Amino acid sequence: MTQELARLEDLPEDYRADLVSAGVAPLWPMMRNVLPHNAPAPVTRPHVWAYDAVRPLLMRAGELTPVEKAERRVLVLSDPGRGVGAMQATASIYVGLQLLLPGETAPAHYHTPSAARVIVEGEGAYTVVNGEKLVMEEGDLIFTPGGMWHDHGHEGQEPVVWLDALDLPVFYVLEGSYAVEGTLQAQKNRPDASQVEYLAAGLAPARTRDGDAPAPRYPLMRYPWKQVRAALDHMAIHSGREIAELDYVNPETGRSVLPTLGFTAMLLPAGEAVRPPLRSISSVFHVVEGRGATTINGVRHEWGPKDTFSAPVFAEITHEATETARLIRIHDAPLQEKLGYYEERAR
Ligand code: GTQ
Repeated sequence: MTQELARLEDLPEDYRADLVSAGVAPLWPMMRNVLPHNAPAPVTRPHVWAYDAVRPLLMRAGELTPVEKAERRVLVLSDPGRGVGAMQATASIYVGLQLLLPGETAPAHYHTPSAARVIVEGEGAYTVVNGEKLVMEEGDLIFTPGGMWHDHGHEGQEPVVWLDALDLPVFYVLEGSYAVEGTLQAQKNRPDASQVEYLAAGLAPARTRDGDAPAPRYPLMRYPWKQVRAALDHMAIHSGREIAELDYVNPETGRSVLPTLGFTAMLLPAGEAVRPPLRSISSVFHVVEGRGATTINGVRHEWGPKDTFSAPVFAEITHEATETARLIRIHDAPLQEKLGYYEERAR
């Protein structure tokens, strides 16, 4: 039953003025705004950020703004639903394209929000996270959990670009966002944990109670694309599912790496329409390889390699790859699960 509720204009003006003076507001004119019926009413609008359109602007930023004057040279992908300058792509997900030029360093800091990066182009750059040097290769996913020191450097010859994903919008809402600055970290002289302790799925380093420290909260910070790609391709061949999807998880717990944001690698076979259920999460898709189109709430969006696109909560999504496509989907299922809220609906 949908009951028409009284409007603000139905109240006498003097009473409305008294409400304002007293610092209170009537709920009922706003009831359907704060609690819309049956499903949320997202302000987020789906959008494709074509890499070809953003790349020249990023390179220009490289000429206009030295890294010392930027700290992080990033163009943020702004949700058109929130207007010009929006520092987020969806309600919970911030994404930006960051440029580092050969020889540059981005200074060390840590912050309350967590970050992850997908390497988009170039080689020779690295991130140091709590002293561990994480080499960046195209398609790699590198995590910088909240509170961990990180700085970026570049020993290569060509510009390096990566996509940052942060749970910044969640921290704004909490009024919890801040950063602490420091000096470049000393780097441990050894390959990262993806090359030493966690080389194969299902295997974790054995530990003794006395001799070894317990597993760290964030044991694995770099997920090389070479390994993810091979796993996706095998799964696509052998699983019999229309879409092969692999979640990036903490190898010690099997849970999402970050507390809020989830990351899922997907393989879309060419020529097949893939229709996931409606989900309560918002998503940002980054195309590592391949081409296709995604219809989101009835509007078709074409995409190609290195493009990034977004979908709001409960979106009706149909993917159709024209060439085998491998994507990384960034979403907020871990946060929603923690809130006891995550939902899926059949379509
Ligand atoms: O590289 O540390 O896109 O601190 C936004 C904030 C990247 C980073 C962003 C950051 C970083």
